[in-house]
Amino acid sequence: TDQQNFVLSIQSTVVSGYVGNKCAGFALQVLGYDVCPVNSVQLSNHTGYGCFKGQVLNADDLDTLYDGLKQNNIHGQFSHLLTGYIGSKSFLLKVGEIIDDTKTSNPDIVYVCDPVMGDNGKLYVPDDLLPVYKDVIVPKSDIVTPNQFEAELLTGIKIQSEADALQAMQCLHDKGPHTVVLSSTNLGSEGVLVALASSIKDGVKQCFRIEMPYLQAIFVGTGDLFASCLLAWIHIDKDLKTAFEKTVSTTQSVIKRTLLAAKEAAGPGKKPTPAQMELRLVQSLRDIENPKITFTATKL
Ligand code: PLP
Ligand code: PXL
Repeated sequence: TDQQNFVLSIQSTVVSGYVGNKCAGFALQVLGYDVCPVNSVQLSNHTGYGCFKGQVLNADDLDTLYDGLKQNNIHGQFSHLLTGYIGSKSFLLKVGEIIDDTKTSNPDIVYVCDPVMGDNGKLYVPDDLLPVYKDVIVPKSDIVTPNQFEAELLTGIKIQSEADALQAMQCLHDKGPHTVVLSSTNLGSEGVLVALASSIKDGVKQCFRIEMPYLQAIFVGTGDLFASCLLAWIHIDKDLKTAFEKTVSTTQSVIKRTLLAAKEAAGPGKKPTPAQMELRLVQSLRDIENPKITFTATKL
């Protein structure tokens, strides 16, 4: 019998701190998943520090690892595939081949794509990744979790209102994914961030909105945590509203704990360093495992 909680997670890793697989791996394991991490890069720390060092996995390296899994018949066992930050076009195209191959072996596999390209109008991957996400990867996705900027890039729709956002989400549905979640948008009033979720199942569409406070601080890894929790809760609850609420509630409890601890570490009146702002993920184990719904979704 095949396992229903077996995830192939292709993302970055860091020696110190929590982004990519360090983030998603912990959350998914806490939620009962066996996680198979492929580390697309291994860096000393995330790129928001003054300096970082490390290695990049290339498309051939990825192919080699996947081939090893395939020779042992592990490739057909995955219930889920999750991808996050990917830094080169050749690697992303290889990921596309892997998606196809895992789907051939297991047509029921769920592919969750976080199309990481940038934030707040700034691209932080090479611009030749955009057409690959748009035309190759998103059409193979079951669930996509872009932020506002990434949704704009993928659809060509400038999102300045909730109506624009819903149009962009429909445009993403039209490409393939049955579930689209915008992890953060600036569509709220001053000091409020808005997340939006939409699913189409058996021709029935459901859309939800959650408002959350905008905290005046830079968190890194929240998007990775968001996508991994969403993967798990959609699968466990089989209900988008509940999964969306648990995902946002988890993310918010982690960033709240992180900000409190970072301020404490920095001292009064001092701005926390990137190291002090690392997500307090381990300290949030119980919030990840059993989230209290502190943010409820409104049906649109
Ligand atoms: N930043 C904050 C403060 C958030 O609350 C969230 C999601 O809950 C995110 C970022 C995730 O969005 P992004 O994909 O832009 O990192
Ligand atoms: O969470 C995004 C992310 C993922 N991977 C690496 C990063 C970052 C953000 O800085 O540096 C390596």
